[in-house]
Amino acid sequence: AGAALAHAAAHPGAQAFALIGDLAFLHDAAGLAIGPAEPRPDLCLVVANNDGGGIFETLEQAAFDGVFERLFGTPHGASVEQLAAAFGVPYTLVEQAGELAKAVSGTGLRIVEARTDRAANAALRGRMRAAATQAVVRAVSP
Ligand SMILES: Cc1ncc(C[n+]2csc(CCOP(=O)(O)OP(=O)(O)O)c2C)c(N)n1
Ligand SMILES: [Mg+2]
Repeated sequence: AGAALAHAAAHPGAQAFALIGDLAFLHDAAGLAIGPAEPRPDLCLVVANNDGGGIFETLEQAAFDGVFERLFGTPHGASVEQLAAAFGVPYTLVEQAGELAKAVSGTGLRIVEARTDRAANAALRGRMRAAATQAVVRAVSP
């Protein structure tokens, strides 16, 4: 929010967007409480909600199912929509990629949520890594 305010002060009329994970968003959710005398940022918060820490699915310990989920996955089940409502912030849920551009348009402080799946994302990353490795091997092998 501070960066968005500074950005707007330096570049009047410019827009600000932030892409943030659900855990990071929950950690700083109290930042949505803005006093009546305080400036409100013109900021669109896009929350990629995979109900926990997706980045940790790419680490070795992801192989330890039960303990991994408790210690690293840390699913919380919190509702981004209800948090937005609690702070009176406009909220949009994006269900198709094609809806994103319209959802992030507009002005003022607002929240756009996209729900994703940690396991599916880790599997996709794995397939992309394998494809990249194959391409490099093909390029360098005689
Ligand atoms: C200020 C700070 N605190 C803690 C961390 C450690 N950390 C790295 S990723 C992460 C959680 C990421 O989860 P989320 O925000 O849901 O994003 P995802 O990986 O699911 O996309 C944490 C706590 C950090 N990098 N920086
Ligand atoms: Mg997450």
